[in-house]
Amino acid sequence: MHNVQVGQTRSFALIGHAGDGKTSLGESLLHVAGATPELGSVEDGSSVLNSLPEENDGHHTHTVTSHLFAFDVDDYHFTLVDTPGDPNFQGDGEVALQAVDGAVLVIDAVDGAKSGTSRMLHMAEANDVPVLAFLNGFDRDRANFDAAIESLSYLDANPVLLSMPVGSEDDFKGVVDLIDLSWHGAPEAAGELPDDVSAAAQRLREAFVEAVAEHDDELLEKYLEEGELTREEIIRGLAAGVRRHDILPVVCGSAQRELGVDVMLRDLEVLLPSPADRGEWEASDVAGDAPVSVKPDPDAPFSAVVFKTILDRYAGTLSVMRIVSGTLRPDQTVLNATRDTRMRVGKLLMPMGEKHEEVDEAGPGDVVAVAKLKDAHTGDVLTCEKGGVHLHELRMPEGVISYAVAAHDRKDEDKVFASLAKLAEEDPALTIGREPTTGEFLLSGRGELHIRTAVHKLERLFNVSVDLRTPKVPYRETIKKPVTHVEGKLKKQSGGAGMYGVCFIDLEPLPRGSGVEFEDKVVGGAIPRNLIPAVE
Ligand SMILES: Nc1nc2c(ncn2[C@@H]2O[C@H](COP(=O)(O)OP(=O)(O)OP(=O)(O)O)[C@@H](O)[C@H]2O)c(=O)[nH]1
Ligand SMILES: [Mg+2]
Repeated sequence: MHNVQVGQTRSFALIGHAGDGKTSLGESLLHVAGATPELGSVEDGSSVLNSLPEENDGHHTHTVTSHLFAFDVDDYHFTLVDTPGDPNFQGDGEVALQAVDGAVLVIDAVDGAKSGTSRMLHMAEANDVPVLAFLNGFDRDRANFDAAIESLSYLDANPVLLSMPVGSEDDFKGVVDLIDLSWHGAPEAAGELPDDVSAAAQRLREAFVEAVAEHDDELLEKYLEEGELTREEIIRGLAAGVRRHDILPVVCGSAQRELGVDVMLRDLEVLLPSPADRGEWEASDVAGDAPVSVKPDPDAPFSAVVFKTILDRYAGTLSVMRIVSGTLRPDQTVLNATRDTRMRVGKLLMPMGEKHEEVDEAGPGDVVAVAKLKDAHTGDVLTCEKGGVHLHELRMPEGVISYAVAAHDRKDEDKVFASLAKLAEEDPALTIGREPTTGEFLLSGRGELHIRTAVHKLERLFNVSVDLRTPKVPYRETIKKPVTHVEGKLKKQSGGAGMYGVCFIDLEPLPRGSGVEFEDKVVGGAIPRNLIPAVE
């Protein structure tokens, strides 16, 4: 059913602090939507998202790269992108965040919002990606509703509660959805809900309807006159607030117990923008540099951004793209506007964790993977052969630490560097390059754990091992302030006519990193032309 209307297409990233339950919520959403037959767990290795050996070593579980899963539910087509929470691995999640239309900020209810929560919220806002929040783990020991809600007030957002948890820890029963005042939890608990729960839910509902009205003049007028808004008005006001980053809707629940997750799914449908709501993308025409806007219209010229590369054991290198405009079909030839090369697209694959499903077309907002797309790299922009557009390339993350790397066994040298180059192709925050001043090969990444995980992957995928060392620091000198009249002398008396010369140069520092500039201020041929290079 994937080829639904643009208005029913949703793509979103799961973001947040490390270990707060992003992958578990992803598994739970997939199961609740009927996309997986059983609830996957990050702990027993049954997760369809955390599928790499590096993500579960038997003691620790953590996501090390973004994982994608497309699914259909209630006439909507979704693409879910589960991103890593650990800053060591966030590189390709940061790139993915530039290619999706929304995000779910997952926050653990035990210790509330943390540094990673606000960092990822800001990153989403910087990419103009609308955000909904899921307050997760109400079934956990020490889950604390009031403290968790209090922690959200430090987020520099305007949190608005959309569901109310009932009970906590072992006694967590479910949530009351505040849009419809409906019960989402154990059916037997519904009948037992005490009156004060309904009264509390009513009060919270009034507070949130008021908050919605406050962000929209038209709705505020109606609310002040009639004291109530219709369901349709509430949703319209909320969605507009989310789109403008004025409101952060908060849904409560437990990913592990699958409570509150159906409310989250409904809110993804009604509150996140479709590609059409999100609006036009900036680009330039392929021929010149004239700015143009790209409409997310299936009949417009094709354009797409490549936001991920996967080394798939069976399919080879997969380029994952988000279609921005037009419709892509198998066997079409497209232009890589970044590299000015043409290439043929083979089959279109819809990513579903480690598996893929072949589809016959993909339109705006859809995410598809294409195998062996010659010369395509993460961040590149694609378009149709004729009359295409050049979208802005995606911003690539940069490494912050480097190690000198050498093949453990000298005879593996070629294989090591070819394999490292492949890994770097898949992971945009990993780079390998030679430092010309020291001659060392440097492997750069986001942190020590990032580099060590890459080395582990290298052994697993390519069966080669490397040694890591602290890189040599090239020693360089420079001048710190201007000096004038620095004297240089040339004396040459060995054989023939002797040479004798004196020259004076002035030196002044340039901005750091801008190299050396030589300016010839010799007047009247005081120094012969042919000697100037020697002076330099
Ligand atoms: N009790 C309980 N445990 C949960 C819940 N959600 C997640 N967990 C546990 O919390 C731990 C971390 O969950 P993950 O889903 O891997 O968290 P994550 O945010 O994806 O972690 P990173 O990808 O490493 O950032 C695991 O041990 C989960 O079983 C929940 O709702 N209830
Ligand atoms: Mg995870």
